Amino acid sequence: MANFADFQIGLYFAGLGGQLPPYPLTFAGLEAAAQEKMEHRLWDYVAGGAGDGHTQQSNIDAFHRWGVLPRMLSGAAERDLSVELFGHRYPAPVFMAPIGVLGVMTDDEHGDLAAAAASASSGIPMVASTLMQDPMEDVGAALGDTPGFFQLYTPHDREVAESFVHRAEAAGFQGIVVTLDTWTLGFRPRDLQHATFPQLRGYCLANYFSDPVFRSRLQATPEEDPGAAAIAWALMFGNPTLTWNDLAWLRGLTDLPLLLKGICHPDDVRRAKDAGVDGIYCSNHGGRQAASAPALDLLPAVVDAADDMPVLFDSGVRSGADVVKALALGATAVGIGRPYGYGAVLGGQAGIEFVLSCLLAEADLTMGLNGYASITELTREVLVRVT
Ligand code: FMN
Repeated sequence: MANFADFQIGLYFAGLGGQLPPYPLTFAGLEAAAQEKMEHRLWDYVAGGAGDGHTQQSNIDAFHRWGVLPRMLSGAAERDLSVELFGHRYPAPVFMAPIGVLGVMTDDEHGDLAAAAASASSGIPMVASTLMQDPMEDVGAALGDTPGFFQLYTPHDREVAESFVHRAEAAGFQGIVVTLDTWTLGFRPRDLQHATFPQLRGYCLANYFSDPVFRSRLQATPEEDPGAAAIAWALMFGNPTLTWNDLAWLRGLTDLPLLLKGICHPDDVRRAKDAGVDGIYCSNHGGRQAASAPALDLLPAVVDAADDMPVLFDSGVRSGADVVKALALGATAVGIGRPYGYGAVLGGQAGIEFVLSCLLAEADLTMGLNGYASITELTREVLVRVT
Protein backbone atom coordinates (compact mmCIF):
# COMPACT_ATOMS: atom_id res chain seq x y z
CA MET A 1 0.00 0.00 0.00
CA ALA A 2 1.53 3.29 -1.06
CA ASN A 3 1.93 5.83 1.70
CA PHE A 4 1.40 9.08 -0.14
CA ALA A 5 1.36 11.23 3.00
CA ASP A 6 5.07 10.56 3.59
CA PHE A 7 5.83 12.94 0.73
CA GLN A 8 5.33 15.86 3.10
CA ILE A 9 7.72 14.37 5.65
CA GLY A 10 10.33 14.25 2.90
CA LEU A 11 9.78 17.97 2.24
CA TYR A 12 10.21 18.85 5.93
CA PHE A 13 13.37 16.72 6.22
CA ALA A 14 14.84 18.27 3.08
CA GLY A 15 14.19 21.64 4.73
CA LEU A 16 16.37 20.61 7.68
CA GLY A 17 19.19 20.27 5.16
CA GLY A 18 18.43 23.74 3.80
CA GLN A 19 16.59 22.53 0.74
CA LEU A 20 13.30 24.16 -0.20
CA PRO A 21 10.62 22.53 -2.38
CA PRO A 22 11.56 22.94 -6.05
CA TYR A 23 8.05 23.97 -7.19
CA PRO A 24 5.05 25.78 -5.68
CA LEU A 25 2.78 23.70 -3.46
CA THR A 26 -0.55 25.36 -4.25
CA PHE A 27 -2.46 25.63 -7.50
CA ALA A 28 -2.34 29.42 -7.32
CA GLY A 29 1.44 29.24 -6.96
CA LEU A 30 1.80 26.80 -9.86
CA GLU A 31 -0.40 28.94 -12.04
CA ALA A 32 1.52 32.13 -11.31
CA ALA A 33 4.91 30.51 -11.88
CA ALA A 34 3.75 28.87 -15.11
CA GLN A 35 2.33 32.13 -16.41
CA GLU A 36 5.63 33.86 -15.81
CA LYS A 37 7.48 31.21 -17.79
CA MET A 38 5.11 30.63 -20.70
CA GLU A 39 4.92 32.41 -24.03
CA HIS A 40 1.77 34.57 -23.71
CA ARG A 41 -0.26 32.95 -26.51
CA LEU A 42 0.37 29.47 -25.16
CA TRP A 43 -0.49 30.72 -21.67
CA ASP A 44 -3.82 32.07 -22.89
CA TYR A 45 -4.52 28.81 -24.71
CA VAL A 46 -3.94 26.71 -21.59
CA ALA A 47 -5.34 28.96 -18.88
CA GLY A 48 -8.25 30.32 -20.89
CA GLY A 49 -11.66 28.83 -21.38
CA ALA A 50 -14.82 29.37 -23.35
CA GLY A 51 -16.63 32.70 -23.20
CA ASP A 52 -15.92 34.79 -20.13
CA GLY A 53 -14.37 31.88 -18.23
CA HIS A 54 -17.43 31.53 -16.03
CA THR A 55 -17.74 27.75 -16.44
CA GLN A 56 -14.14 27.01 -15.56
CA GLN A 57 -14.41 29.18 -12.45
CA SER A 58 -17.67 27.54 -11.38
CA ASN A 59 -15.98 24.13 -11.75
CA ILE A 60 -13.58 25.23 -9.01
CA ASP A 61 -16.24 26.92 -6.88
CA ALA A 62 -18.36 23.74 -6.94
CA PHE A 63 -15.72 21.91 -4.89
CA HIS A 64 -15.76 24.64 -2.24
CA ARG A 65 -19.45 24.10 -1.63
CA TRP A 66 -18.66 20.70 -0.12
CA GLY A 67 -16.90 19.82 3.12
CA VAL A 68 -15.78 16.43 4.42
CA LEU A 69 -17.33 15.12 7.64
CA PRO A 70 -14.59 14.33 10.18
CA ARG A 71 -14.73 11.10 12.18
CA MET A 72 -12.35 10.48 15.09
CA LEU A 73 -10.69 7.38 16.54
CA SER A 74 -11.64 5.33 13.50
CA GLY A 75 -8.24 3.73 12.96
CA ALA A 76 -7.28 5.43 9.70
CA ALA A 77 -3.53 5.59 10.38
CA GLU A 78 -2.99 3.57 7.19
CA ARG A 79 -4.99 4.30 4.08
CA ASP A 80 -5.66 2.32 0.94
CA LEU A 81 -6.18 4.55 -2.07
CA SER A 82 -5.70 1.86 -4.67
CA VAL A 83 -8.36 1.28 -7.28
CA GLU A 84 -9.20 -1.43 -9.78
CA LEU A 85 -9.89 -0.13 -13.26
CA PHE A 86 -10.44 -2.33 -16.31
CA GLY A 87 -8.55 -5.24 -14.81
CA HIS A 88 -5.55 -3.32 -13.48
CA ARG A 89 -4.95 -2.17 -9.90
CA TYR A 90 -3.57 1.37 -9.80
CA PRO A 91 -1.99 2.80 -6.63
CA ALA A 92 -4.41 5.72 -6.50
CA PRO A 93 -7.73 6.75 -8.06
CA VAL A 94 -6.17 9.61 -9.99
CA PHE A 95 -5.14 9.98 -13.62
CA MET A 96 -3.65 12.58 -15.94
CA ALA A 97 -6.38 14.04 -18.17
CA PRO A 98 -5.54 14.53 -21.85
CA ILE A 99 -3.94 17.89 -22.59
CA GLY A 100 -3.56 18.47 -26.31
CA VAL A 101 -0.70 20.94 -26.10
CA LEU A 102 1.25 19.22 -23.39
CA GLY A 103 3.93 18.43 -25.95
CA VAL A 104 4.94 22.07 -26.30
CA MET A 105 4.52 22.99 -22.63
CA THR A 106 7.90 21.62 -21.56
CA ASP A 107 11.28 23.22 -22.30
CA ASP A 108 12.28 20.39 -24.65
CA GLU A 109 8.89 20.30 -26.42
CA HIS A 110 8.44 16.63 -25.51
CA GLY A 111 5.82 17.12 -22.82
CA ASP A 112 3.86 14.03 -23.77
CA LEU A 113 6.95 11.90 -23.22
CA ALA A 114 7.53 13.67 -19.89
CA ALA A 115 4.00 12.79 -18.77
CA ALA A 116 4.43 9.22 -19.95
CA ALA A 117 7.67 8.92 -17.97
CA ALA A 118 5.92 10.38 -14.91
CA SER A 119 3.16 7.82 -15.40
CA ALA A 120 5.73 5.01 -15.58
CA SER A 121 7.49 6.16 -12.40
CA SER A 122 4.37 6.94 -10.35
CA GLY A 123 1.90 4.30 -11.53
CA ILE A 124 -0.61 7.09 -12.17
CA PRO A 125 -2.17 6.51 -15.59
CA MET A 126 -2.06 8.97 -18.44
CA VAL A 127 -4.81 9.61 -20.93
CA ALA A 128 -2.76 10.56 -23.98
CA SER A 129 -4.37 13.12 -26.29
CA THR A 130 -4.85 12.74 -30.02
CA LEU A 131 -3.01 16.07 -30.21
CA MET A 132 0.54 15.13 -29.28
CA GLN A 133 3.92 16.46 -30.25
CA ASP A 134 5.33 12.91 -30.26
CA PRO A 135 3.55 10.03 -31.98
CA MET A 136 1.48 7.69 -29.87
CA GLU A 137 3.90 4.81 -30.49
CA ASP A 138 6.71 6.70 -28.71
CA VAL A 139 4.43 7.84 -25.89
CA GLY A 140 2.99 4.34 -25.42
CA ALA A 141 6.51 2.90 -25.18
CA ALA A 142 7.42 5.42 -22.46
CA LEU A 143 4.51 4.39 -20.21
CA GLY A 144 6.45 1.41 -18.87
CA ASP A 145 4.29 -0.91 -16.78
CA THR A 146 1.53 1.63 -16.16
CA PRO A 147 -1.36 0.96 -18.51
CA GLY A 148 -2.43 4.12 -20.31
CA PHE A 149 -5.40 5.26 -22.35
CA PHE A 150 -5.55 6.87 -25.78
CA GLN A 151 -7.95 9.78 -26.19
CA LEU A 152 -9.57 9.99 -29.59
CA TYR A 153 -10.85 13.11 -31.25
CA THR A 154 -12.84 11.35 -33.94
CA PRO A 155 -11.72 12.79 -37.28
CA HIS A 156 -14.23 13.53 -39.98
CA ASP A 157 -12.47 10.92 -42.11
CA ARG A 158 -13.49 7.53 -40.72
CA GLU A 159 -10.47 5.72 -42.08
CA VAL A 160 -8.15 8.07 -40.19
CA ALA A 161 -10.16 7.39 -37.02
CA GLU A 162 -9.82 3.67 -37.58
CA SER A 163 -6.12 3.99 -38.18
CA PHE A 164 -5.69 5.93 -34.90
CA VAL A 165 -7.56 3.29 -32.89
CA HIS A 166 -5.60 0.43 -34.39
CA ARG A 167 -2.30 2.24 -33.89
CA ALA A 168 -3.25 2.90 -30.26
CA GLU A 169 -3.94 -0.79 -29.76
CA ALA A 170 -0.60 -1.72 -31.32
CA ALA A 171 1.15 0.93 -29.19
CA GLY A 172 -0.05 -0.84 -26.06
CA PHE A 173 -2.74 1.53 -24.81
CA GLN A 174 -5.26 -0.26 -22.64
CA GLY A 175 -8.36 1.77 -23.38
CA ILE A 176 -9.82 4.26 -25.85
CA VAL A 177 -11.40 7.47 -24.57
CA VAL A 178 -13.55 9.17 -27.19
CA THR A 179 -14.03 12.87 -26.49
CA LEU A 180 -17.48 13.96 -27.61
CA ASP A 181 -17.65 17.58 -26.53
CA THR A 182 -15.19 18.97 -29.10
CA TRP A 183 -16.83 18.25 -32.45
CA THR A 184 -16.14 21.91 -33.08
CA LEU A 185 -14.11 24.45 -31.14
CA GLY A 186 -15.67 26.39 -28.26
CA PHE A 187 -15.73 30.20 -28.46
CA ARG A 188 -12.44 31.15 -26.78
CA PRO A 189 -11.94 34.92 -26.77
CA ARG A 190 -8.41 34.71 -25.40
CA ASP A 191 -7.28 32.62 -28.38
CA LEU A 192 -9.37 34.59 -30.83
CA GLN A 193 -7.71 37.78 -29.62
CA HIS A 194 -4.41 36.36 -30.90
CA ALA A 195 -6.26 34.93 -33.92
CA THR A 196 -4.46 31.62 -33.50
CA PHE A 197 -4.06 28.43 -31.59
CA PRO A 198 -1.14 26.00 -31.46
CA GLN A 199 -2.33 23.27 -33.82
CA LEU A 200 -3.01 25.72 -36.63
CA ARG A 201 0.69 26.48 -36.52
CA GLY A 202 1.46 22.81 -36.88
CA TYR A 203 2.16 21.98 -33.23
CA CYS A 204 1.05 18.73 -31.61
CA LEU A 205 -0.05 17.06 -34.82
CA ALA A 206 2.45 14.19 -34.72
CA ASN A 207 -0.27 11.53 -34.66
CA TYR A 208 -1.70 12.92 -37.88
CA PHE A 209 1.57 13.66 -39.65
CA SER A 210 2.83 10.15 -38.88
CA ASP A 211 -0.39 8.48 -39.95
CA PRO A 212 -0.31 6.68 -43.31
CA VAL A 213 -4.00 7.25 -43.97
CA PHE A 214 -3.86 10.97 -43.10
CA ARG A 215 -0.75 11.35 -45.25
CA SER A 216 -2.47 9.64 -48.16
CA ARG A 217 -5.06 12.46 -48.13
CA LEU A 218 -2.42 15.19 -48.71
CA GLN A 219 -1.15 16.64 -51.98
CA ALA A 220 2.28 17.23 -50.43
CA THR A 221 3.79 15.56 -47.37
CA PRO A 222 3.79 17.47 -44.03
CA GLU A 223 7.58 17.72 -44.38
CA GLU A 224 7.23 19.39 -47.79
CA ASP A 225 4.30 21.66 -46.92
CA PRO A 226 3.58 21.79 -43.17
CA GLY A 227 1.16 24.71 -43.57
CA ALA A 228 -1.07 22.81 -45.97
CA ALA A 229 -0.91 19.72 -43.74
CA ALA A 230 -2.07 21.79 -40.75
CA ILE A 231 -4.98 23.16 -42.79
CA ALA A 232 -5.87 19.61 -43.84
CA TRP A 233 -5.85 18.70 -40.17
CA ALA A 234 -8.15 21.61 -39.31
CA LEU A 235 -10.63 20.55 -41.98
CA MET A 236 -10.61 16.95 -40.73
CA PHE A 237 -10.33 17.49 -36.97
CA GLY A 238 -13.95 17.62 -35.84
CA ASN A 239 -16.93 15.59 -36.88
CA PRO A 240 -20.14 17.58 -36.37
CA THR A 241 -22.21 14.81 -37.91
CA LEU A 242 -21.28 12.20 -35.28
CA THR A 243 -24.40 10.90 -33.48
CA TRP A 244 -25.42 7.99 -31.30
CA ASN A 245 -25.97 6.04 -34.53
CA ASP A 246 -22.19 6.05 -35.07
CA LEU A 247 -21.41 4.44 -31.74
CA ALA A 248 -21.84 0.93 -33.11
CA TRP A 249 -19.07 1.72 -35.60
CA LEU A 250 -16.79 3.08 -32.86
CA ARG A 251 -17.57 0.13 -30.60
CA GLY A 252 -16.78 -2.25 -33.42
CA LEU A 253 -13.31 -0.78 -33.95
CA THR A 254 -11.76 -2.28 -30.83
CA ASP A 255 -12.08 -4.84 -28.07
CA LEU A 256 -10.29 -2.47 -25.68
CA PRO A 257 -12.38 -0.75 -23.02
CA LEU A 258 -14.21 2.14 -24.69
CA LEU A 259 -15.00 5.27 -22.68
CA LEU A 260 -16.94 8.39 -23.65
CA LYS A 261 -15.62 11.74 -22.43
CA GLY A 262 -17.90 14.70 -21.94
CA ILE A 263 -20.98 12.80 -20.78
CA CYS A 264 -22.83 14.80 -18.11
CA HIS A 265 -26.48 13.73 -18.46
CA PRO A 266 -27.96 10.48 -17.09
CA ASP A 267 -29.88 9.82 -20.32
CA ASP A 268 -26.64 10.01 -22.27
CA VAL A 269 -25.12 7.56 -19.80
CA ARG A 270 -27.94 5.13 -20.47
CA ARG A 271 -27.54 5.48 -24.22
CA ALA A 272 -23.81 4.88 -23.89
CA LYS A 273 -24.48 1.78 -21.85
CA ASP A 274 -26.94 0.46 -24.42
CA ALA A 275 -24.25 0.96 -27.08
CA GLY A 276 -21.85 -1.31 -25.22
CA VAL A 277 -19.53 1.36 -23.82
CA ASP A 278 -17.35 0.27 -20.88
CA GLY A 279 -16.89 3.52 -18.99
CA ILE A 280 -18.16 7.08 -18.67
CA TYR A 281 -15.93 10.14 -18.37
CA CYS A 282 -17.91 12.98 -16.85
CA SER A 283 -16.29 16.32 -17.73
CA ASN A 284 -17.08 19.73 -19.16
CA HIS A 285 -13.59 19.96 -20.65
CA GLY A 286 -12.47 22.33 -17.90
CA GLY A 287 -14.87 25.00 -19.18
CA ARG A 288 -13.11 25.21 -22.56
CA GLN A 289 -15.98 24.03 -24.73
CA ALA A 290 -19.67 24.66 -23.96
CA ALA A 291 -20.73 26.97 -21.16
CA SER A 292 -22.38 24.54 -18.78
CA ALA A 293 -23.12 23.69 -15.18
CA PRO A 294 -20.12 22.73 -13.02
CA ALA A 295 -19.33 19.12 -13.90
CA LEU A 296 -19.15 18.23 -10.20
CA ASP A 297 -22.83 19.10 -9.68
CA LEU A 298 -23.76 16.77 -12.52
CA LEU A 299 -21.59 13.88 -11.33
CA PRO A 300 -23.97 12.16 -8.85
CA ALA A 301 -26.75 11.70 -11.42
CA VAL A 302 -24.21 10.39 -13.93
CA VAL A 303 -22.89 7.92 -11.35
CA ASP A 304 -26.41 6.73 -10.51
CA ALA A 305 -27.22 6.12 -14.17
CA ALA A 306 -23.88 4.42 -14.81
CA ASP A 307 -24.72 1.82 -12.18
CA ASP A 308 -21.82 -0.66 -12.28
CA MET A 309 -19.86 1.12 -15.06
CA PRO A 310 -16.76 3.03 -13.92
CA VAL A 311 -17.13 6.82 -14.01
CA LEU A 312 -14.04 8.93 -14.56
CA PHE A 313 -14.33 12.59 -13.67
CA ASP A 314 -12.46 15.83 -14.27
CA SER A 315 -12.97 19.60 -14.37
CA GLY A 316 -11.84 21.88 -11.61
CA VAL A 317 -9.76 19.49 -9.50
CA ARG A 318 -7.12 21.64 -7.84
CA SER A 319 -6.20 19.85 -4.62
CA GLY A 320 -6.11 16.51 -2.85
CA ALA A 321 -9.24 17.51 -0.95
CA ASP A 322 -10.99 17.98 -4.31
CA VAL A 323 -9.96 14.44 -5.27
CA VAL A 324 -11.59 13.11 -2.08
CA LYS A 325 -14.80 15.06 -2.73
CA ALA A 326 -15.10 13.80 -6.33
CA LEU A 327 -14.59 10.23 -5.11
CA ALA A 328 -17.24 10.72 -2.44
CA LEU A 329 -19.67 11.94 -5.11
CA GLY A 330 -19.12 8.66 -6.90
CA ALA A 331 -16.18 9.03 -9.27
CA THR A 332 -14.16 5.85 -9.74
CA ALA A 333 -11.08 7.86 -10.69
CA VAL A 334 -10.37 11.58 -10.79
CA GLY A 335 -8.62 13.42 -13.60
CA ILE A 336 -6.03 16.10 -13.02
CA GLY A 337 -5.82 18.65 -15.83
CA ARG A 338 -4.21 22.08 -15.66
CA PRO A 339 -2.31 21.45 -12.37
CA TYR A 340 -0.07 18.74 -13.85
CA GLY A 341 0.19 20.79 -17.05
CA TYR A 342 1.74 23.60 -15.02
CA GLY A 343 4.02 21.05 -13.37
CA ALA A 344 5.17 20.11 -16.88
CA VAL A 345 5.86 23.75 -17.71
CA LEU A 346 7.95 24.24 -14.59
CA GLY A 347 9.90 21.02 -14.48
CA GLY A 348 8.96 18.50 -17.17
CA GLN A 349 8.75 14.98 -15.78
CA ALA A 350 9.99 16.06 -12.34
CA GLY A 351 7.46 18.89 -12.22
CA ILE A 352 4.60 16.55 -13.08
CA GLU A 353 5.75 14.02 -10.47
CA PHE A 354 5.93 16.79 -7.87
CA VAL A 355 2.38 18.01 -8.58
CA LEU A 356 0.98 14.47 -8.50
CA SER A 357 2.83 13.74 -5.25
CA CYS A 358 1.40 16.86 -3.61
CA LEU A 359 -2.14 16.05 -4.71
CA LEU A 360 -1.87 12.46 -3.54
CA ALA A 361 -0.29 13.41 -0.20
CA GLU A 362 -3.09 15.87 0.43
CA ALA A 363 -5.78 13.40 -0.64
CA ASP A 364 -4.27 10.74 1.61
CA LEU A 365 -4.09 13.13 4.58
CA THR A 366 -7.59 14.46 3.95
CA MET A 367 -8.86 10.90 4.18
CA GLY A 368 -6.75 9.95 7.18
CA LEU A 369 -7.35 13.04 9.29
CA ASN A 370 -11.08 12.80 8.63
CA GLY A 371 -11.04 9.14 9.66
CA TYR A 372 -11.46 7.29 6.35
CA ALA A 373 -9.08 4.41 5.74
CA SER A 374 -10.16 3.36 2.29
CA ILE A 375 -11.63 5.02 -0.76
CA THR A 376 -14.50 2.53 -0.46
CA GLU A 377 -15.58 4.49 2.66
CA LEU A 378 -15.90 7.68 0.62
CA THR A 379 -19.63 7.87 -0.07
CA ARG A 380 -21.98 10.84 -0.38
CA GLU A 381 -22.67 10.53 3.35
CA VAL A 382 -19.14 11.73 4.17
CA LEU A 383 -19.83 15.10 2.51
CA VAL A 384 -21.67 18.08 3.91
CA ARG A 385 -22.89 21.17 2.06
CA VAL A 386 -21.08 24.21 3.41
CA THR A 387 -22.75 27.02 1.44
N1 FMN B 1 -9.42 17.07 -23.43
C1 FMN B 1 -9.40 16.13 -24.39
O1 FMN B 1 -10.22 15.23 -24.37
N2 FMN B 1 -8.43 16.15 -25.35
C2 FMN B 1 -7.50 17.13 -25.43
O2 FMN B 1 -6.65 17.11 -26.30
C3 FMN B 1 -7.55 18.15 -24.47
N3 FMN B 1 -6.68 19.18 -24.53
C4 FMN B 1 -6.67 20.12 -23.53
C5 FMN B 1 -5.74 21.16 -23.57
C6 FMN B 1 -5.67 22.07 -22.53
C7 FMN B 1 -4.68 23.16 -22.59
C8 FMN B 1 -6.54 21.93 -21.42
C9 FMN B 1 -6.44 22.86 -20.25
C10 FMN B 1 -7.48 20.93 -21.39
C11 FMN B 1 -7.58 20.02 -22.45
N4 FMN B 1 -8.52 19.01 -22.46
C12 FMN B 1 -8.52 18.07 -23.44
C13 FMN B 1 -9.49 18.88 -21.35
C14 FMN B 1 -8.89 18.07 -20.20
O3 FMN B 1 -8.76 16.72 -20.55
C15 FMN B 1 -9.76 18.18 -18.95
O4 FMN B 1 -11.08 17.83 -19.28
C16 FMN B 1 -9.73 19.57 -18.34
O5 FMN B 1 -8.40 20.07 -18.33
C17 FMN B 1 -10.26 19.56 -16.92
O6 FMN B 1 -10.35 20.87 -16.42
P1 FMN B 1 -9.25 21.48 -15.41
O7 FMN B 1 -7.93 21.38 -16.05
O8 FMN B 1 -9.69 22.90 -15.23
O9 FMN B 1 -9.35 20.68 -14.13
